[in-house]
Amino acid sequence: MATGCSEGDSALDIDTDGDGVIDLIDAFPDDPSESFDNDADGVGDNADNCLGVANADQADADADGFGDACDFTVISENLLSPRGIGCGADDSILVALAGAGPNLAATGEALINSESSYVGADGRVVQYGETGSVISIASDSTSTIIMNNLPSVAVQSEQDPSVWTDATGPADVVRADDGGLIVAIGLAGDACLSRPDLTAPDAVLLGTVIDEQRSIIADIADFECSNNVDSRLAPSGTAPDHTSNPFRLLNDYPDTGSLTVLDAGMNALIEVDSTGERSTLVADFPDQQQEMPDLGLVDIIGVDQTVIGLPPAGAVISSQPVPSGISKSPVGDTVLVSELTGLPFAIGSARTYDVTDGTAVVDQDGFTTIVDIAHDASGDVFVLEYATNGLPGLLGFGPSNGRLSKQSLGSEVRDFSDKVQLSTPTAVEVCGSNIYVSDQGSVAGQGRILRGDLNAL
Ligand SMILES: [Ca+2]
Ligand SMILES: [Ca+2]
Ligand SMILES: [Ca+2]
Ligand SMILES: [Ca+2]
Repeated sequence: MATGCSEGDSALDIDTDGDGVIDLIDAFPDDPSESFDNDADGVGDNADNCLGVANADQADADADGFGDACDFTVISENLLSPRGIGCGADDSILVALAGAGPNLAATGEALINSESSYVGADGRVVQYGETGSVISIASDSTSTIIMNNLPSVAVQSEQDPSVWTDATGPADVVRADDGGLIVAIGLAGDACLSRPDLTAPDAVLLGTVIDEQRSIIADIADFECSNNVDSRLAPSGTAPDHTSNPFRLLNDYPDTGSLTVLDAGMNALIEVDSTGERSTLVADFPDQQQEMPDLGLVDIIGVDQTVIGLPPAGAVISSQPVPSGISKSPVGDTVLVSELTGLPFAIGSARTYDVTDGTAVVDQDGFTTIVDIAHDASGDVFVLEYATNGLPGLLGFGPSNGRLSKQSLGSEVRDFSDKVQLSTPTAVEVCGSNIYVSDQGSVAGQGRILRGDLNAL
């Protein structure tokens, strides 16, 4: 060969580690396993547990392969039945905790008695107490109790009498225009009958919306008892169904600026004016005809599903909408409502509705047991499903896996199931650039709040 540069001497050809990426553009010229570092944090793309976020420490508290910087993190746990989340001041959040039902005696025993229990909407006996609360969680994850000793009813576990499940109590919290709090208190049962059966003075707060001083802003259950807002009949087919369960709040409704209350029991969206006067905004969320599935309980508990009070497989049932979540888009002020659906909670039957114009128009469908929705700053909507396998998960005869997904322009753009495992989640909210989820809300004491950074997830 003549003298001069051989091919291997050109800078464009030098690949010291032989990984096929020339040294000129190889961020790791001596490391054959790495070539690029998208976020310039010193960790190569192949090993980096957050590809788009500089996180040199690679911390991964839950060891799921996604670094803390781009993952959901638990900011509070062991909570008593977390429900709705509101955005607070200074990057804090507010969380309504439905409690654990009965008060506890000094000995730690639950105070159970017939004067403070009643039959709930689903026929189960619920025990009353004042174990509900509202807490604030600061950006550094420290928690503060804002309101305490609020009404709570819950169901005692048959398997373990020390466990209380499916609490109804503080259901949602939002900030008022003056910075104070507005809290919705649920009601598990008949709006006309349940509360007078209870002797505790604060029992009258069940089924109402209250302020931070516990003054009733609007008695939603009373409104239902007087009006049977959705005109539905009780299962007997003759008497009006007076079920009420105030479940979500939306302050600052478009155009009117008023407070609205989504009631999962009366299947309606109620407007509350500044004097506390109530009127119906939307009451025509439709029923769906759904076929009862065969739950295969003979193989699981040894008896057919009809033995535990469920309809037989194949029965066609009118499933109520059970509106569960409401969110106003910051883009165009569109208001969406989600539905949980009712028995038999058919897979794929839950929908979101656009209620901006005062009627419920289906926006998206194909979901299962949606429990809440939330918009981000760009108007994309997050949908939170309670149990993606429907009735078996709801009844505890199968995994109760929840699911968080992001929807945009009618199609799914992100399913977060790879990053977060949810079980009976109860709420989702976006505050600033963070998304928050109430999770494990079914069993009192197991609840937790998750936070994710929307710019990094
Ligand atoms: Ca390399
Ligand atoms: Ca990197
Ligand atoms: Ca990184
Ligand atoms: Ca992780």
